[in-house]
Formats: sequence, C-alpha cells, structure tokens
Amino acid sequence: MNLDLFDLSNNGESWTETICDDAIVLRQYLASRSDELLATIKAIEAKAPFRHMKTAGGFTMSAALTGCGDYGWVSDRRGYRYSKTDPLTEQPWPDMPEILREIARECALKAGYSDYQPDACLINRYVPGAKMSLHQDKDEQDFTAPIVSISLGVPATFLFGGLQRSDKTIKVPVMHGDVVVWGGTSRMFFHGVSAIKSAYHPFWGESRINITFRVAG
Ligand SMILES: O=C(O)CCC(=O)C(=O)O
Ligand SMILES: [Mn+2]
Repeated sequence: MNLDLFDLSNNGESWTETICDDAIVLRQYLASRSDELLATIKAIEAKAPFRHMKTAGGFTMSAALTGCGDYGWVSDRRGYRYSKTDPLTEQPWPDMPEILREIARECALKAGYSDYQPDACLINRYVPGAKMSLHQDKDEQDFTAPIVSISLGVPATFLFGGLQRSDKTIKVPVMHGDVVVWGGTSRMFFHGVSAIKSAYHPFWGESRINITFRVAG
C-alpha cells in the first residue's frame, strides 16, 4: 500500500523515487530553497489572494487557491475551466516568476521531459483538515506535457490511483521540498490529498502549500 521504493538513486541531497510508470517523486529537491519560495508565494498572494472556490455543485473547496502565469484554474457554479483573468481581482493573473519557471523546467527534465514550458501555475493552501478529493487534471489543452507538483510546509499524503476513480490508490507521503512529476501513461491518473493532519512547519506554520504547473492553453 505504501510507495514502492524501487529505482532509488540517492545523489546526496535529493533522490528520486518511482511511484509507477511515468510518475516520480524528487525527494527533498527544493528543501534548501525555502526562503526564496516563501518570498515568491507571498508576492503572488499580495496580487492574487488565496480564496476558497466553489464547485459546480455548490460546495466550497477546503483548499484555498491562487495562481500565476497566463492562465489560472477557476471553479464556480458554471464548472471548472482556465481563465486568463482572476475573477476576484478582475485582473490578469500575476506573471509566473522566473524562479518557478526554472524549477518546473528542471523537475520536468529530471523526469525526461525537455523544454517544459508551463503556462499555468496553481497554488493550493491547505490547513489542518483540508483535503482534495480524487480527480483528474483534465481541463488543460496539452496532455502530452507532464504535471509538476511541489509540496511545501507540513506533510501530506498524496493519493495516486489509475485511470478509473475506483482504481486502487498508492499513498505517497509528501514532505516540504518534495516534487511529484507525472506524465505519459500516468498523466490522466486520478489523484488527491488526504485530510491534512495538525503539524507545524517553521516556514509555513500549520499550512501546506502545493504549487502545480501545467500546460493549459
Ligand atoms: O496538493 C496537491 O498535492 C495536489 C493538488 C492537485 O492535484 C491540483 O491542484 O489539481
Ligand atoms: Mn490535480
């Protein structure tokens, strides 16, 4: 039920674990970049505040969301879609900072994808009890591009399943600085996050931040 630790290569600071075909975790890859990532998220948040979006069914999502880049993911009574404008501020989403572009490119390259150029970066903030139900990332235009997903702050359990919602999920513990990259045959796999347990992180307090890159437009 837990992560299979085959294909484990430790380069001293960060090591790569394989979740399944075409899905990897770059363990501790960003652990030493906490300061710059905190400043980067704060700057985005100042322009596009975190907010709790509503689903088409009228439920309020427990994770708060913001974003940057050409497109932001939005959800309301009309459903899920990407938008060039932040509905809260009615302004374009903040530019994607170079540091995030660079990290996304590097992580995609580690998974074998060269020249990854995401145009959407979603940022989720979870507090204890918040979770994300199993879903597919399917509102993007380009499914050949992978998803790069950074975890910061308190630990979480990332659930990674298969093409059907009912497929068995693998529980992948994700810690501050870990990066999950999935694409190819796993690009459309259902995934989610279990309810966050109460914990404390020196940079992020009780929160978990997830930064997810996609090619949306
Ligand atoms: O928080 C996570 O690790 C996953 C987030 C996610 O799947 C999403 O934003 O679509
Ligand atoms: Mn997702």
